[in-house]
Amino acid sequence: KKLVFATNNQHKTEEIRAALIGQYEVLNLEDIGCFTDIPETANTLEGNATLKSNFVAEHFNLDCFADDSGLEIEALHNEPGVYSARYSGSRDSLENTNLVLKKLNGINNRNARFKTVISLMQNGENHLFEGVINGTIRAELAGDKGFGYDPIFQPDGYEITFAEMDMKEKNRISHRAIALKKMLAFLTK
Ligand code: ITT
Repeated sequence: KKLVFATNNQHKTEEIRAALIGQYEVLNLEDIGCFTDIPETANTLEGNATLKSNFVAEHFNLDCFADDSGLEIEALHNEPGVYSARYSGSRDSLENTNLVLKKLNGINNRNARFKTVISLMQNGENHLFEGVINGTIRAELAGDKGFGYDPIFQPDGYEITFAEMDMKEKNRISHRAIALKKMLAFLTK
C-alpha cells in the first residue's frame, strides 16, 4: 500500500518511512513529481498542514497527508510555534536553535512542547490528527542526530535530548509518532 506524504523535509520523510516500514510505502513530493513550493500562509499548524495536503489532492488528484509541526516554548508565549521553520528569518536550523537559546538566556522556566498536526486528505475530506510531547529546553545543544530543534529539546522523563536518541527511540515517543499513530488507527478502522 502506498501513501503520499506532502513534505519537502527529508528528515520528516525518513522518520515517517521508518515508522511505517512494512505497512506502507511512503512517497514524498519529489517522488510524485511535485516541485512547487507549496505556500504555507496560515497562522496555525492545522491551517498549514491542510494547505499542504490540499495542494496535492487538488493538483495531483491523489489522497495524501501532510505534517506541520512546531516547538512551543512557555516563556516565549508559545513561540516559535507555527513559525518554527524560519524563526530567525532563515531556514538554518543552527541559527533558529541559537535564537531560542539566546531568548531563553537567564530564564528559569524552560518548559516547552513539540506539536505535530497531520492533515489527511482522503476522498476530498480533511481529517486532522494531533500529537504533543512535553519537555524542557536545554541550556546548550546536545547530540547530532535528528534535525531542527532536536539538540535543545529534552522530553520529560528522559535525561537526553531528541538529538541524542536514535530514530527508533524518537519514533517511540515523538509528537510526530503520536499524530501518526492516530492517523494509522483511523486508516485501519
Ligand atoms: P514541510 O513543510 O515541507 O513538511 P518544513 O521543514 O517546512 O517541511 P514545518 O513547516 O512543519 O516543516 O516546520 C517545522 C520546523 O520545526 C522544521 O523546519 C524544524 O525546524 C522544526 N521541527 C519540526 N519537527 C521537528 C522535530 O521532530 N524535531 C526538531 N525540530 C522539528
